[in-house]
Amino acid sequence: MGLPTQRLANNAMAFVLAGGRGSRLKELTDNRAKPAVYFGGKTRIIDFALSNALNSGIRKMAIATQYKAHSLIRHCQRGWAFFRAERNEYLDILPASQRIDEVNWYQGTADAVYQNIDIIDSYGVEYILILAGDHIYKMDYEVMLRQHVDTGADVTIGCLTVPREEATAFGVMDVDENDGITGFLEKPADPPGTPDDPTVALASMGIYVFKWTFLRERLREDAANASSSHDFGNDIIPSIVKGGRAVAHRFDKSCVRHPKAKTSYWRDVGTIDAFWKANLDLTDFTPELDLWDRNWPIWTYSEAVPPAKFIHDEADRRGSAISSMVAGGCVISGTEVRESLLFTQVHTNSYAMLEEAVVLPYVNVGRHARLTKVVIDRGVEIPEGMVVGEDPEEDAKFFRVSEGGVTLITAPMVEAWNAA
Ligand code: ADQ
Ligand code: ADP
Repeated sequence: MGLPTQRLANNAMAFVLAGGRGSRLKELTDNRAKPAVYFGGKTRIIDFALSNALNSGIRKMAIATQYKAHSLIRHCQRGWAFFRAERNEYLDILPASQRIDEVNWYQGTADAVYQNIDIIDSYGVEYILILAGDHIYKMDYEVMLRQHVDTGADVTIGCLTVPREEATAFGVMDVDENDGITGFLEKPADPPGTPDDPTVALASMGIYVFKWTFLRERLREDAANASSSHDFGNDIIPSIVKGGRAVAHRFDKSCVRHPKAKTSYWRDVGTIDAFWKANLDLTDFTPELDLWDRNWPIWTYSEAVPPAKFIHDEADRRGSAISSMVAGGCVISGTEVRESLLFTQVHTNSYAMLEEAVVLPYVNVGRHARLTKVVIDRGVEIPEGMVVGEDPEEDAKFFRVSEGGVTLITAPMVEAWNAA
């Protein structure tokens, strides 16, 4: 009998790329990077990648930040500061060198790793897992690390199937019968379908496993190449697919799902519509994303707040929330809340009505306000009597109405509404 197999996660680090703006989220990312955007009632988007790493047994992590990193850094310092060097655990936040010129920060995702080679060396791990910090999913990275070691690949790429017409936003690959990658196109205009189903394409999740010494060599070569954009999807991955051995790791095999769930859950909540929908999906009778799973908790910074409170107001109007999720610290006073998701410390007042609303922390909803199909940014004061979601033309004068008819409300927009 051999020795019990050691978890590869003990010998791996997670490098989380969290520098992107996520411009399709419009004003939601005016002051914060996409990974710092709130999701799910009390967590932020980056908590999913970090929790996956933690739950997979990884205890060395680095987070590369760039665009508007203040609230992201503050969140990670508050919520993820429990790693202890004396237990050989590390979590480093790596802002791009603080230069004024935005284009000369981390030049691309590969450059963000290259510029931190010394820090990664100091962790003394054999494997590195590169993660995007801006997706919502639950995945056991140990399974992917194990596949990487078993196949002896140069790089293992996390992938999932997506409808062919959506694949233009992804790196798309061709694979042989053993999931060896034979072709890779970054964001192709006309993505190739898979051999067994031409309506879907095999898309890269932007998640990669490498042996660290191998990646370090590739990064040094790439840094010396003046014609490179220093990006994983554009430069590093295509060159390995051409001259080395790249293998696809099927997300379906290692996603963490509810025993009753039929499909795997992965979302890029990159647009207002997708963000609104994925948040409200959590209020479904049986949501596809199970946040209640105690075996795969999503860790976060959590404020010390009292439980949510629902009160009858003095006119005996009931404060109620039906088919909704309401975070701690909320006070629902004489307001009817339906099919909505309320984050920490949202206060609502008498005669108000919220329906299909995603309300970020510290929002106050004034009396008689009626808000339908909205996303309300953190800290917004909704004035008394404001009505949104009943007349799209009127809404579009002050707020951002998405293609799907969701209205985004931010503080400057309310200021303009008040002034009119
Ligand atoms: P994109 O979706 O274009 O493609 P990209 O903009 O490279 O992703 O961002 C990937 C991650 O890196 C994000 O988490 C982002 O926040 C971060 N990031 C971006 N620029 C950064 C920088 N300069 N410094 C630090 N972090 C940065 C990639 C792959 C595709 C794949 C998709 C999956 O290139 O092949 O299909 O991800 O979403
Ligand atoms: P983000 O909106 O990304 O979380 P910050 O964490 O920087 O950005 O906070 C945004 C705003 O919320 C800031 O103006 C901050 O002052 C305010 N804020 C933070 N904590 C509280 C709190 N406990 N009560 C009220 N407002 C708060």
